[in-house]
Amino acid sequence: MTTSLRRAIGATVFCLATLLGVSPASAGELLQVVFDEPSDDRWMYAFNSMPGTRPAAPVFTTFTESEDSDSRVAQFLMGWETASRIPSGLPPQRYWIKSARLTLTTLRDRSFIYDPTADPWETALPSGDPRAIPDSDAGRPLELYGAGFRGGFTAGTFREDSPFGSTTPGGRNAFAAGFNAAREPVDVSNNIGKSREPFLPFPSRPFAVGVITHVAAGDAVPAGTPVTFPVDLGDPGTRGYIQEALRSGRLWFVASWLGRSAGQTGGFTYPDFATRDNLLDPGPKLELEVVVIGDADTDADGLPDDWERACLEGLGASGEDDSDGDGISNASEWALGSDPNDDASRVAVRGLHRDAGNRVTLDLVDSGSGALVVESSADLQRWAPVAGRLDFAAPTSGLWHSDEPVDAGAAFFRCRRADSGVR
Ligand SMILES: [Ca+2]
Ligand SMILES: [Ca+2]
Ligand SMILES: [Ca+2]
Ligand SMILES: [Ca+2]
Repeated sequence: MTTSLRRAIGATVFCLATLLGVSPASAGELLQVVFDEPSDDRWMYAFNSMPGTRPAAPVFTTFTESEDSDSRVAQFLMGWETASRIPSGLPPQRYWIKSARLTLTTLRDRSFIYDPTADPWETALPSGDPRAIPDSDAGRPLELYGAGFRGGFTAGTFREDSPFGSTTPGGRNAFAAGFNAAREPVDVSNNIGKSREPFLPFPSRPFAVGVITHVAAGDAVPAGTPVTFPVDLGDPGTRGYIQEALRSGRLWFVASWLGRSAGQTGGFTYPDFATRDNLLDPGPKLELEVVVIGDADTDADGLPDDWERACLEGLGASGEDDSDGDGISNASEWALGSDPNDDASRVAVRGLHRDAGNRVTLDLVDSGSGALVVESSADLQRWAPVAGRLDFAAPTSGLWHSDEPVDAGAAFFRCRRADSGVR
């Protein structure tokens, strides 16, 4: 990126902040933003007759092969217009997110069991599946995901009273979204519950699992209980999702629960949360701590001063320094979106395998968010991008495979971040 473009982005921060009534001085400071209610919330259930105004949002799953329902049939969709509080429009990496936390409040008394930990996905497979394993702890955790949209809608255009979409599996216009091993967003509404194409089961990693204080694991949850979801920012997919949402000015989450509804006969056996339309109990509350990284670099070390202050406690370190001793310079940590003060957070190639057909596999650690571009070179001078795909079963480590054989003379490989706003 050229210096003049850097200046232009810096100016953009200033203008946006002024337009939105936020003090320009807030760029670089820790913004502690509390949204007491969402801009939109909606019980995403096909037969909800009061879309956007219903005071309660139950969450449950139906385990059926039928063609008339998603497995995660009842979801709670929540959206926040963030641009009035956090300047929008910046490259995603300019949002240094310190914490993100959602709190929901239960409505029904003792209608579900508290399970504070994620259950392995194989525990939700039918017992006839050879991969099925027993659930080792009582109940199902409350799960938080991002949201995806279809049917002509986007995160920017969907509203709480927009059409539901089709009731067939994979047909709802707003759905719980996680990430696959290629770090692509995917609909997780049917990741469990069916056993045929195109809805074969697959693992899904929630953005957060609900935490309840004053209720023991395995106990029934009373009415009026706050459930807190601390978003896992160590997962680059999740962090990148929030960064992109702040850029666009609209952040969406979906609460889901992999437990059965008891239907018409068994009473209420699922969680039920207050929406913002509930007059008695608090609706969804979102708390974000974000530093918006401006462009100023007064000590001319290539590192934005805001980022240095946010992560490195001042301007003392340089771009060449490796402040956390993880082998990655501060300049590279900034360029690749990892934490320069955490030696577990880095982007690195741990190994390289080249087969007889010149296909290349890289063993990668990638704690940064955003798409990774792999380039090859024969002379360390000219670099060419190589098409490939990620296979990341774990959040921050996995393999990258080239799609095509690489040039036989290419001996060097490097990674950079696409569209991060830095180079
Ligand atoms: Ca469990
Ligand atoms: Ca600096
Ligand atoms: Ca480092
Ligand atoms: Ca680091």
